[in-house]
Amino acid sequence: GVDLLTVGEALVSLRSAGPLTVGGPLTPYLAGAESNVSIGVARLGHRAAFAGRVSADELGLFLLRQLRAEGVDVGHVVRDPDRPAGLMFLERRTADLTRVIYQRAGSAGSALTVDDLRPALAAGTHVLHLTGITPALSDSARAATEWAAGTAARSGALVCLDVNYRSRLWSRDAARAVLTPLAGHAAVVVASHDELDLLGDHGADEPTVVAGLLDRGVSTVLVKLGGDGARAYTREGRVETAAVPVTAVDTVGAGDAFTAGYLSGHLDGLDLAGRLRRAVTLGAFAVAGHGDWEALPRRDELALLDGRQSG
Ligand code: KDG
Repeated sequence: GVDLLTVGEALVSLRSAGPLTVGGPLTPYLAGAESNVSIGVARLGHRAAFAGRVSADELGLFLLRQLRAEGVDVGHVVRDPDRPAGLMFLERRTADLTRVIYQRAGSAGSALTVDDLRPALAAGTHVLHLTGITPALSDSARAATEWAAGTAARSGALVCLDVNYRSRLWSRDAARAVLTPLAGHAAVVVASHDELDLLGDHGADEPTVVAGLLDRGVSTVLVKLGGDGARAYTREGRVETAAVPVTAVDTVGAGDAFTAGYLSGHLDGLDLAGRLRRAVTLGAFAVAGHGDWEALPRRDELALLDGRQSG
């Protein structure tokens, strides 16, 4: 078994240095919220695995090579000879504005099925990480996500659902109809403030959504506030953490880093304040460097930012 298993679509992200309409070089990178989390956790020395489907061509090999190079176990990834890699064009429109174009409909990753995930779940994991992206990709990927959540929860794993609402994949109403029941299988739910009402009634406020999740058996609800830090709710009450102050150069991947830090803290047996502290520390590394995951720390680098105080 592993410490953390994550399931989803790894993408080839083609990054531009400027506006896409004028062309220029595009550079391929590994992207995907779930693979970002697996790398964040692996860099801190935990055993992390990624499961999903990739294309059987060079682009799929590129994704696997990047994950392996980061120490992520890809032994249960399925290679699909019939479908292409999912692509994401990440356009740097201005210094602080990026935009995304997806070409992932019909991709290998979106064809994920329950059967694809059986071996990875059977091998066992302490933590299962899922996002609200995977169930938006196809009916079979939604079924696979729901199956994985239920199976892992029954086997005693800690299930973490990180909402990651993507408006280019589905409407808020469609997302709410799937994510609200899915969250009931999770022990840890992570959302940004503006994603909370996808986990309860339309328009519900933060206290109402949180109370509903805790009533349904979720033990920890994490609300990400970007540069303002984060709040955690449990049945014992609420804990808040400030962000670690850094100069932000690229916010893509910060939420994934936050989740990786939190789950690493869980694996290390830290208390809630310590888990939150590691979460905001990894978020700070992500925003202070370029790329989705490239700037994430090894364990011996955590202390570089850990002592910083805000304010
Ligand atoms: O989470 C940061 C990006 O890697 C992520 O947005 C890409 O998984 C991705 C998606 O589906 O948008």
